[in-house]
Amino acid sequence: MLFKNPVIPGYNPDPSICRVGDDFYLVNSTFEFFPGVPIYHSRNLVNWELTGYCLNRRSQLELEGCRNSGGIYAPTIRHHKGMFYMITTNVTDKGNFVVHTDNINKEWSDPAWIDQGGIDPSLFWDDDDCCYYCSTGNLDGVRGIVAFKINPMTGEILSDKHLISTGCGGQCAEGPHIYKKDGWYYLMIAEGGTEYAHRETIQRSKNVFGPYTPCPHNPIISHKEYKKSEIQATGHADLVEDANGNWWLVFLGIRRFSHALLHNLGRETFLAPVTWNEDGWPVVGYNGNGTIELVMDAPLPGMNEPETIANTITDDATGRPFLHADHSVNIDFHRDAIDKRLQFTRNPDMSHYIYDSKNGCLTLRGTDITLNEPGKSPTVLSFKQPEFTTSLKAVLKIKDSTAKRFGVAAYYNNDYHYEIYVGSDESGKYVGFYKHIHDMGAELAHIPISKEDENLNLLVKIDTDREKYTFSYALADTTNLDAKIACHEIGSGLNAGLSTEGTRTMTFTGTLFSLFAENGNGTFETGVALTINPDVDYKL
Ligand code: 6LW
Repeated sequence: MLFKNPVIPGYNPDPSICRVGDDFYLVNSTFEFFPGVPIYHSRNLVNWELTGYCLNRRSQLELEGCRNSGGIYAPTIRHHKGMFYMITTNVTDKGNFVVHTDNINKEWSDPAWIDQGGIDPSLFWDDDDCCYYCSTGNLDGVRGIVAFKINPMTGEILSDKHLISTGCGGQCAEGPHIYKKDGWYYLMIAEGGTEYAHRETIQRSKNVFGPYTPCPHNPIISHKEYKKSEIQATGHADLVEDANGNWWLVFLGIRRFSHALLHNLGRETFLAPVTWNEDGWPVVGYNGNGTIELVMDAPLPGMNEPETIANTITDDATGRPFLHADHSVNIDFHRDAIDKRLQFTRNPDMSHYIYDSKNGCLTLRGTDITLNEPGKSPTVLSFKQPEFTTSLKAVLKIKDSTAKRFGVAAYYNNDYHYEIYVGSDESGKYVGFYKHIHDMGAELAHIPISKEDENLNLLVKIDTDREKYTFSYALADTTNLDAKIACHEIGSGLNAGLSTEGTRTMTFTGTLFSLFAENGNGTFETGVALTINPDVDYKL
């Protein structure tokens, strides 16, 4: 069956996956955003649904003062004897911790903190039910992968610490996972750093604490030499076997929006089939050299699932069956609970978010914390931009708004954002457009709204492609997101201004679409609609 990568597009980095029966669960890192660690569910590895978060209470996730891309680094999700475990690192709090639940759709426990530094913790259960921890670490001055026995419920360390690997030649050995297959312990790690030198290697031993022997064809996945590919920086992977005995690799990658080494969608979750060769080593994909493609053909699981059948179409180019995934976003404020895809920046004050499903509107109570403010929690709700070529629509209620600014932003973090908004100053209300890049920010459009037009709503549109974000608006007496109303362009901003490579501090996130309010209240009507448009031609 054909499928298209990335399978979880947009800023969804550091994927980890486990399987329980025919159900797959996948988690990602979330850094300064709250709730933390999304749980995606699938039965075919291509259609993924966000079902909730592991960390949805402040007692689990303290992000006070968290720097951009601080907070929650790479997680691991595992299931053992009826219990789910998620282990990760809060670099802004006390480091590595593990939470557990016996029902993945209910609350998870409070953190059990682990007395081990480093990042990228993982858990492995041996055949005797002993649980082992591994992560990056520094033992006697040597950096590498540290492992020891652990009580996964309490975080108690139950053995000496062992330095089990310093990598297979690349710098920054990280993202470790241990697996057991055919009597071998396999240690899979990311090397080269999460940028363009990123790669995944694997080693094996007859003893969980090593010594480990590297795979002869390491790296098992790397686009370091595959310069012509849109996909780059592949690494930070996790392995899973499906119920049919086929193996799969999920891993992070980036998609360049042009020939330049720049990406604005963040590090995304990719999928590739894995086969084991006659020597017992994993081979990723079918290119024979550890590279993968945007469209792949593989024996996906769950072929008889209703969702698979409903989403299977015929690929025009090959006539072969193609498993389609819809990544459009339709947030409806009439639903009885706020859409799970909306995340806060750091810990929110929930009194600033008034959700009225009866009338289908969301009122944001802005404070003096603006989008430009570092390390704080502005009144903002964001969802991830999933593709390059999209169209977003939202409806803002001008009447009764008191905010100095409220509107919709293409938002990377407080240093990088473009926004269209209803502004209010001593001369009255107006439609504004503002861009902020590094330490430069300016309002580039200020279009007065007449007293009479204040009774209308502001329909805003953001159209994106591989080059820029184009902002437009219309004043209209409608709350209908699909209203066919001509909009006027008010400004645009380049993807390059919202790219990870361009941020002034090292960051690991991606561009979001954000509803915000500052210094007063602003109300959004109906919801937010994001459609995915056919991708513009892309020639390297
Ligand atoms: C992740 C680690 C990494 O925990 O970046 O560069 C961290 N490597 O594997 C954040 O994604």
